[in-house]
Amino acid sequence: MAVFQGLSEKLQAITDRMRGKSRITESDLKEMMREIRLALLEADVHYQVVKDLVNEISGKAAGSEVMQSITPGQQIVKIVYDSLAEILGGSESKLAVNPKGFTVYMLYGLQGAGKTTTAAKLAYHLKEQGKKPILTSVDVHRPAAADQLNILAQSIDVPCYINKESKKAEVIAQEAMDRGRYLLADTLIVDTAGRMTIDEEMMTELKAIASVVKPDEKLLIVDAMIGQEAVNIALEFDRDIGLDGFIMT
Ligand SMILES: Nc1nc2c(ncn2[C@@H]2O[C@H](COP(=O)(O)OP(=O)(O)O)[C@@H](O)[C@H]2O)c(=O)[nH]1
Ligand SMILES: [Mg+2]
Repeated sequence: MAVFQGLSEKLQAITDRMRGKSRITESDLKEMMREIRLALLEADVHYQVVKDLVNEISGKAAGSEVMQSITPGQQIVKIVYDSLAEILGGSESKLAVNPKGFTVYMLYGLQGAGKTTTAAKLAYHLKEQGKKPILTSVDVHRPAAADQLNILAQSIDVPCYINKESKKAEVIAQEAMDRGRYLLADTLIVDTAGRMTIDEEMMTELKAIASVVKPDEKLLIVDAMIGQEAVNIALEFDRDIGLDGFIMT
């Protein structure tokens, strides 16, 4: 996360200028890439990593779909952050697997970030790889949240444990662990409750859940549209409960 901290303000300034643009010229793009390159180097990112990253971003950004779209600025901002996330190890393919045979992924983030959708996508992805995932929603604040996950789970034919009677997220989490083991699942994906903003109550709840499920990966889900604010959110979560990676939606 140290890398992110150093980059934070500079990337904000660079991407803010691009975000609102309705037309981006080749020289805009060049200038932005130069600034990103400098910002990364100043943040002590390895030269080769910077080179790869800048090449990747330039390649994607210069694509005609991006340049001719209605919101080229926004799309370029997303490309920048997606590429950063990939380089810094946030991609699904690199998720840790527990050698004991039962892996737990815990998803958290703000409300509307895409946690529930991502939980289902991840389950689908694992199932396609021949794994046996099980989903659970430990959102005790919004009963509809559990239903939403349950419906998605049914559509991809993956088991889902919900308990709308319990008001304790960590109790449901334990029950889901038990159910997963009983069903001989190999991966439990825990969808947690979000909030509009980060607060104490959410952090306390997430810590309680984490202490029960002992996640192999704690994944922050962020909406790419919030741009640089994602970094601040990541830093807060990292400080309070730890962070192994993040997924942008
Ligand atoms: N365009 C887009 N929309 C998404 C993506 N992931 C989730 N959404 C939408 O964002 C909204 C909130 O997603 P949800 O998974 O319920 O967020 P949660 O509150 O964090 O669980 C829903 O309308 C989703 O369909 C994504 O990757 N791309
Ligand atoms: Mg949700």
